[in-house]
Amino acid sequence: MPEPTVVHWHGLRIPAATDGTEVVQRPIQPGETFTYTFTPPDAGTFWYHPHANETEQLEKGLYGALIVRGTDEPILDGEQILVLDDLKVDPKGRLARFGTLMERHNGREGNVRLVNGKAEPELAIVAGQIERWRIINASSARTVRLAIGGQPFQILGTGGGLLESPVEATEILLAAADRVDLVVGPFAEGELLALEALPYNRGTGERQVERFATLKVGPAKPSTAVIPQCLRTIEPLVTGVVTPNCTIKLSGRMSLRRGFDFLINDEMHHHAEPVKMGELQVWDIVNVAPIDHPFHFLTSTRHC
Ligand SMILES: [Cu+2]
Repeated sequence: MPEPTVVHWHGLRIPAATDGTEVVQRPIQPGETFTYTFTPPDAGTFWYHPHANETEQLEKGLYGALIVRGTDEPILDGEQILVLDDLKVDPKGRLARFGTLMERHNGREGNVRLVNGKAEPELAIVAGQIERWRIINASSARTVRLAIGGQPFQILGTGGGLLESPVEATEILLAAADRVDLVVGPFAEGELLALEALPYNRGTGERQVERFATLKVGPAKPSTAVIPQCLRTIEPLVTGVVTPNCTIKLSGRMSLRRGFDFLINDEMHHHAEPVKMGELQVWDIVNVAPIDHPFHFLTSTRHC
């Protein structure tokens, strides 16, 4: 690459030095190499993406899924890994110019929707079978309110791995970088379903129904899927009455230089006091900005 980069391992609980952000690592310069070494401690659906000039590097394809399998996973008939993305192309079909003011405000949303790098592909599933779909929203900014032809599915896991038990739904909201594991099927032979984003307004205007892919249901085969009602036990951090002891306010203000600034507790790039080991904070998160504000924790551990 002709420019520096760092690679962030989204969602993995790994040592800070290998977490791949500018905060913990000097950017890797053109021609340089850097070896990330870590052992992922949790099973789940993760992904990696650059954390330097990320909108452009991401849109040019520097990302991928990272699947960590546990020892005791539910057994389904098949698995598909679907990475959703949206490209912004100009009328000539080239990547549109990067870094417009609108993009810097609201994030870059594209006009071509991709699944695993292909525009609106045809996916296949065997009739009667039940699959695990690991879905990653690799869009820079788009929130995807995902539906599979209005058919019910089960949510098996999210960014934090398996849920305690599957949850039935007909749609799921995936903010940029979100992941979800679904139980999909069984469908009848010959069915044609749209994997699509339903209308959603994240504060930048309403988006209409948009297709990501078509799902074609092929000839039937019997299912041997086993989905236990208890997938795992998640110990609560607190029991009894929970009182927040920290407020995180997400807001924004107009700015002459940048158009709009996003703030945390009334500051740009807010630095909170470090959380001590063993300390329990219960956060009350309030978003008073006129736009959705997805975020995630860089939960890397510092080795001393
Ligand atoms: Cu990330």
